[in-house]
Amino acid sequence: MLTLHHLNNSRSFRILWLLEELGLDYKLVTYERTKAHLAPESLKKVHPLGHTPVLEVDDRALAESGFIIEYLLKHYDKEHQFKPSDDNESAWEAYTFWLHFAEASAMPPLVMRLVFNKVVERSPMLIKPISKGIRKQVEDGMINNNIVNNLNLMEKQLQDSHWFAGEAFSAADIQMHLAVVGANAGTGLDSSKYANILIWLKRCEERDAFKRAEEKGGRLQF
Ligand SMILES: N[C@@H](CCC(=O)N[C@@H](CS)C(=O)NCC(=O)O)C(=O)O
Repeated sequence: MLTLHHLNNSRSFRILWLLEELGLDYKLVTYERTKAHLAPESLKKVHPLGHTPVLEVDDRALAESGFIIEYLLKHYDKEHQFKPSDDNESAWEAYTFWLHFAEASAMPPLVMRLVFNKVVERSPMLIKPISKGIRKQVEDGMINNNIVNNLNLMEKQLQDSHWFAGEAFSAADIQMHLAVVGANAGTGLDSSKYANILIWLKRCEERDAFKRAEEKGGRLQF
């Protein structure tokens, strides 16, 4: 029996989407973020990290979206529908690269941006100009250039292929999706620079499994 612990607006959407792509039976337990934008304390009873996603498999609780994806594909995707097989070297390499890139390179500057926005939002009126100044310094020095470099690399990949791992949709697209939604938040990505990323995003969101996941888990909003 599979049970997915899902927090609204979070990385657990990836697992929900993959479960739908795989057509598996699973139980969904949903949580709402607290006012402080955190996961509720009750999640620590499910897994000591207290984060989502957590996938319960029988009596084990698995954490880390990349690991959960690999676990599900190993056990339920014997036909390699969502991961290139080892003998397709170039697709396998692209799949593995983007699967790791999502959490290791794409998410950190986006999370930093989110955190600094929250800092400004919660600053008392009197010190808001100071916190805005600090946010600008950090954004200019450490965040924006990384986001742009990441987007340029993503755009280049999607200029050359329909999906991140090549011509076939894979779980690397699922893992990358949240990072693109995060980068597209606010004023949105510049369509003259990132046309291929935006077309890819639409292609992802038109999938039936994506739509079912959205119905069950809610729309991602940043
Ligand atoms: N690298 C982990 C990150 C897990 C993570 O940070 N999850 C966030 C949701 S996107 C969370 O649970 N945040 C709530 C909190 O920190 O209280 C993964 O890919 O699963």
